[in-house]
Amino acid sequence: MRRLKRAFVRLSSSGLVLAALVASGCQEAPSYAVRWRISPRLGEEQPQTPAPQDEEMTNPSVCARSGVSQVEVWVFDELDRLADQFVRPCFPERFRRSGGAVRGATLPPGDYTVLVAGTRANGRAWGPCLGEDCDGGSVQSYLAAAIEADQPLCVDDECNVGLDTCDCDRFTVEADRLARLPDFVLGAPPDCEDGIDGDQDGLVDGLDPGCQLGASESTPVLNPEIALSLSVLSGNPNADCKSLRLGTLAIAIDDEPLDRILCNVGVTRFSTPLSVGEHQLSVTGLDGTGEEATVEKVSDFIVNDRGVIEPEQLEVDFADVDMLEPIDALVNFQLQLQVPQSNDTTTCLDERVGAVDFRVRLLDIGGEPIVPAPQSAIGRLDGSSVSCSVEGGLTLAAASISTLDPQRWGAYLLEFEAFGADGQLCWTNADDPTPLAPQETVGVVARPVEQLPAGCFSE
Ligand SMILES: [Ca+2]
Ligand SMILES: [Ca+2]
Repeated sequence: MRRLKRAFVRLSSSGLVLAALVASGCQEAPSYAVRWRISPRLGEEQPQTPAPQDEEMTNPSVCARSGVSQVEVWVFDELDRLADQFVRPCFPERFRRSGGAVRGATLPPGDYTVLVAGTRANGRAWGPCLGEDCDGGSVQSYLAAAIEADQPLCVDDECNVGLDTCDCDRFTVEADRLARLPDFVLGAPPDCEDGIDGDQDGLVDGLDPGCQLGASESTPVLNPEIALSLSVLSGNPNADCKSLRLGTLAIAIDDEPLDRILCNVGVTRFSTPLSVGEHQLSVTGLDGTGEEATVEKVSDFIVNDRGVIEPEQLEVDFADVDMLEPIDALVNFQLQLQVPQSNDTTTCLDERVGAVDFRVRLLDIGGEPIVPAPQSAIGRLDGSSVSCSVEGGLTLAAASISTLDPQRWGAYLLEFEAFGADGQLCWTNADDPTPLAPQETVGVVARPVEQLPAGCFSE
């Protein structure tokens, strides 16, 4: 804060010096003369040969078309003290004459830096927010901030003070000589802040959807369909939003929130107005009370000029590590045997089933056994031998078998095998163990082995 004050004092006290100089120097020849022009806006299609009034700005229409109303000239000496300053209309009458220039004050010999900056009619310049002021401060406020930060004001003949419509140069004053400086070229103000209906659709700047959704009034705005492909627990086919206790999804595009949508595994489609170009979708899972339950997942995409998004589907997965709270839930499953030569399933209670020895083993996502294996209603899930009927009247054919204690998810796979009386393998899913899901009872189906041994199954 002290530095800021000092910078203003420096600006204002040198302003006093300036007044003295101008008063005593009115008889003397001016030390320098400047002329400026407004450059065409970047990225716009330009005619091959610019009109003569654009080339050298000999006509006020250039100012009217660009939205620049006034131009301020600021001159600093080698110690960044203000040496001269004045404001002119964007198009001074002298500019009608080719090469005509605006003259500055008489300055003591030495080296100087001159900045030329365009402003709106109200004196506000174009540039990034200054602190909390985002309406464009005065040129002086940008200069004071740069001086406060000890920034050089002009680097490689480019303004280094944050102003958009600005050009600068260094020059040397010699006694009794007029330095006619090379023309200054001011970049056109941003087209969404120039007060002009650039694409002539009747909507100016922030009222134009091109500015609301893109970077320019002329940005095409389309209504693309977005296909969000949601999966959970690293694409676990047996898990859904309920498994993670997710009710809805908070959706935003480029940080602008859209309506919430129901959380459903699979593809959800919705449309929203978007500009052609790059965007980012962000998705956060919410629990039943609307509280955030997951981290935010993001997916980049492009809207092409046909209004189609690329990639075609935006894939989002909520894995266990994306949950704000770890998932602790019982492991639930139902054990089934696929009937040979059929798509039907049955259970160990079926009289046709000759298998007598059943083994159930809980694995991690890499297929390694969980150690120690959790205890369940049918015994430890460690692959030890179990018969169809278990003590206490329980059977392996129960509609839902669960662990006795909640487990921390991750991902769990269940391996289920059935052996005949002679120890021969009859049914197995060991080559593709079934992924389980929290809050779900997942059917785990063991398939008959090829060339089913006699005794496994009798019609
Ligand atoms: Ca505009
Ligand atoms: Ca417009």
